Amino acid sequence: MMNGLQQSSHRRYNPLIREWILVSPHRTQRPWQGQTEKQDTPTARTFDPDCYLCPGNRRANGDHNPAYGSTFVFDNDFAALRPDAPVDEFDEGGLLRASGEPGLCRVICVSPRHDLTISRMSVPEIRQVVDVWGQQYRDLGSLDFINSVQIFENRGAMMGASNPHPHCQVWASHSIPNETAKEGAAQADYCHDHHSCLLCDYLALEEKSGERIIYRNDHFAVLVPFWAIWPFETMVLPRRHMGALDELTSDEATALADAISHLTIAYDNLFETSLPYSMGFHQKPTDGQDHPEWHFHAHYYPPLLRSATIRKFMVGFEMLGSPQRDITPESAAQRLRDMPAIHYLDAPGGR
Ligand code: H2U
Ligand code: ZN
Repeated sequence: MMNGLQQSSHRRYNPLIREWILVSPHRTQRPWQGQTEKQDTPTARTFDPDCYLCPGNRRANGDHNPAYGSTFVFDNDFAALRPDAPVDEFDEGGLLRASGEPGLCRVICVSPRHDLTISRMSVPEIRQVVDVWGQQYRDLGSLDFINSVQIFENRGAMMGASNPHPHCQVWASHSIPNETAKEGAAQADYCHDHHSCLLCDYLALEEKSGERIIYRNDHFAVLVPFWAIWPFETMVLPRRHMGALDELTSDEATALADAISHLTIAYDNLFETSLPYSMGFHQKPTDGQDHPEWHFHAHYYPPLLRSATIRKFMVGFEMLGSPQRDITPESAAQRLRDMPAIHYLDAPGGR
């Protein structure tokens, strides 16, 4: 596939955001005497009396968490978006522009267990989290002033997580954030030009070739996108066309939990570490329109490149030119596909 391109420097196009990335397969061998990262030390403590997310504990604003047994959702005490922000507009010569941005931020504790990560939760436990994500999308999306609901997880200190307790966040906003807006516009134009869905057509190509597919069950596929930027970046896609998490049937919700479980186990097994990443869902806007062009999906962006301590930096050329990657998406997919299906910490003889 791709003839001579595969082994030499080349560009790949990301049709979802309509941007190019540079692929440099020959650069993997370069010596590294630069920065190395600290690994998160896994904790054995199922409860930490000082953790502001553990059940029963006191949070920074003085409230006490309930003695929750599975998941727990609360309004972020340090919300980046507040519902009472005015929607005023400011424009000076089209060059100095600003507009008010009302919104809401919530935190979702995905397990009462301080020591767990999603990769070490059971599929039924992850399924409960999938249900909470769908509920949050529906509840926040139904508010008049909310047009976009961004659910995401920053996992690990390297990705800026402020606490090891397993949790994710929801930021619901009046305007549609950049990445979602770019993907929405590309999907709408593709739908208009081809009378079909961009990601349905893309997934059909990927399922035919299989080269970048890591895992598949009846309803979801996990793959390294053809245009991946981060070394082990992946996407999780429903195999049926749907715009948001609230459209999942019960079987599909379980299949999503299964796909997430499989992927996060493969991630941790890759370097035998709790792999840091930022992940999140892209879903159709909640602006009252139908958006038949939208195919919901998750993106996973792990920063590690060579080992548990050597990460990919997005600097120089990436900041000033285009993003660049050092290993091909095909080789990354192969490595993730070959990972054992059992988490290394839970495997017989595991640490
Ligand atoms: P991160 O680890 O991804 O930063 O998410 C934790 C969030 O939890 C963070 O946004 C909030 C922070 O504002 N938080 C509270 O709402 N209450 C607290 O007592 C501490 C942290
Ligand atoms: Zn905790």
